[in-house]
Amino acid sequence: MAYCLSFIICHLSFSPAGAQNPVIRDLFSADPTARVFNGKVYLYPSHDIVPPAGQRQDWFCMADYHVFSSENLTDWTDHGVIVSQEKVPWGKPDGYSMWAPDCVEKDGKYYFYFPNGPKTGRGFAVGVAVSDSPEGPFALEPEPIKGIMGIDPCVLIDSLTPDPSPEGEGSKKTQAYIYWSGMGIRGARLKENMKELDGPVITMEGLPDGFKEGPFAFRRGDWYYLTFPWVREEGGTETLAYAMSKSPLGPWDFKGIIMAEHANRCWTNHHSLVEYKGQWYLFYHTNFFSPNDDKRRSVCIEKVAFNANGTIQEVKPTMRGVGINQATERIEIDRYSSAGNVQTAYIDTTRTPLGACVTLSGKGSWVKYDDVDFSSITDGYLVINVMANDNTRLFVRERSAKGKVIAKVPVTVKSENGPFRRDMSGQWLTLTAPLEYTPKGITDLVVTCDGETVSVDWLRFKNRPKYFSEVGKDDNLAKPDDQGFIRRWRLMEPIAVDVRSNVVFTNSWLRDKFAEELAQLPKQKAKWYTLDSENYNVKLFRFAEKYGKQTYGSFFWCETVIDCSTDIENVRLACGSNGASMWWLNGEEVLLLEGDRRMVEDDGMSQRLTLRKGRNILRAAVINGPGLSDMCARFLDEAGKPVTGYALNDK
Ligand code: FUB
Repeated sequence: MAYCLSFIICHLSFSPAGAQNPVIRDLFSADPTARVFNGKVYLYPSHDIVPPAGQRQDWFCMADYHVFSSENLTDWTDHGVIVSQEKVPWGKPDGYSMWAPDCVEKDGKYYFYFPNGPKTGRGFAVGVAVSDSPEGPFALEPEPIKGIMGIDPCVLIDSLTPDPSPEGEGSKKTQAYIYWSGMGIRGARLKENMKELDGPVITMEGLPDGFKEGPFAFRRGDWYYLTFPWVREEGGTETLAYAMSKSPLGPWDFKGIIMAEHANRCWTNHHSLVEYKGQWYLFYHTNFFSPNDDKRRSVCIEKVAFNANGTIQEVKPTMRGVGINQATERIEIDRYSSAGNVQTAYIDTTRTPLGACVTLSGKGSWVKYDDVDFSSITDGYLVINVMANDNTRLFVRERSAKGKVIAKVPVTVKSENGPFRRDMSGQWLTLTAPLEYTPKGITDLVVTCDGETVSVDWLRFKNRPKYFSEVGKDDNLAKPDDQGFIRRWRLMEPIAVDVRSNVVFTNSWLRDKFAEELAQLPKQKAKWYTLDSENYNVKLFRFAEKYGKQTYGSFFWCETVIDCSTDIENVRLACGSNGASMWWLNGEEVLLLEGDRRMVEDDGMSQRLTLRKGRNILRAAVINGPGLSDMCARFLDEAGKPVTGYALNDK
């Protein structure tokens, strides 16, 4: 078990988001039968375990059954063990053969059917356990069902038409049938007590040659479906296949494949189909958590669709699965629902817990990630982790590769920015982009690319933090706050700078850089925003994030207009910045904070200054390389008290 748990935990690090395959992660689970009871999906799988000493190590090994339930197909509750081998009155207490089960409800009772090795003799019998609840406790019948020798029971309860049967079945509203595998697929009627066969055992006819097991029968409209794992060619592994009939016990008309063989040659597959909240789902298993041992399996789910003539559309297994992701969760886009012209690969084969990424190979490539819930995104922006070798462009769209653009992401890995060359080729970059459009409710995301090859690790959406508000919302900020901090600023969109380390922030380097940026300022095309900071310190990196700009490696221009009704003499500018900064009052340099500073209030102090009657312009330039910038500023009088007697103008 130690092996099994550590294995699963190791793989969990691949799966931060809940809504993806496999869905059961705390233990191995196989042969899933899903049923809808009381508005929830109940899952009755087999429970694979690592064989204890003395048991065949390369074979199936199952000692009990758990039941799980979910209302959203994402969060599964394990209700614990419902039947275990040592409690089965007729079973071998150490047979480890509790293979694929089923559970159905009739007249308020839940009937759990399971195969098991009998105490005496060989092979398998099928037992029944009964409960008042889908979660148990289940009372075991003393004997298995007479007349069944085989595995993988499945029960179909058919609704009878209002005028039930010419043979005098009276007021019967339903008829139950049981199917199992053992020398072919067989079926029979069940008595009203659900514990005995009612009539002959019939071998299902019309099915193709080749190994078959795990029947799952259901009715949809007028059609009966018999679905089953099937080995279609010699030496092959199991597909999931199906046949249709107008009668519950056939003969059947074989239709084809629901799911092809597992690409990794996991030998078995086993499944069920269920309709929940208007959508049909296929439950099946893979050995994702145990790639070197195909007898330790895990349940997965995909959506399944029917054609107008009742046939079933083939389902491709995905890592995405079903269920809903919140837009604010990290969406591992390599776990797409469908894709075109992309590759997936580990980010680092030597550090597999980092997970995988998907590479879009330019124009025409796309990945689709189903069912992302945008309900909580009100004022959102996109955060996306990407890597490229050349500048390129990504689009996040709604529903299809031609769908409405939610966000446009220019991926700039190389730039010539003034004298600074920037080259981030082959490095992971976390980029942000404003939303052009915010989808409503639950939708599908499609990522496309119209430029050079680009890899995407994950994306998520965030609401813009309330670090800033529009000017005018708080009239109190038309003057300094009680502590004298200036919170109304005009901020220019940051300019990207190629500064890999802040050790360069020497006095002379900064003077040159600030002089150069000052000279460029009249020609700058970047946008200015006048904002009130929610905090005494102005979080410049949040400002950058808010407007979809790079949050680090940035140069910020900041200005504020100070209106004084009289001269205010002998004040000092007291300020701090993260990174380095230079400050000017009315065009005169008043302070330089050099070196790699942390933002601390009053970190630097100017000489005595005069705020003159009328308009004064306070300007700051803040630069930061790998760090995140912010700054604060206020004026202090000669006693060190905050100066508050002036107005801040937003014009
Ligand atoms: O899980 C044991 C057996 O493997 C099942 O009963 C078969 O259907 C196959 O999935």
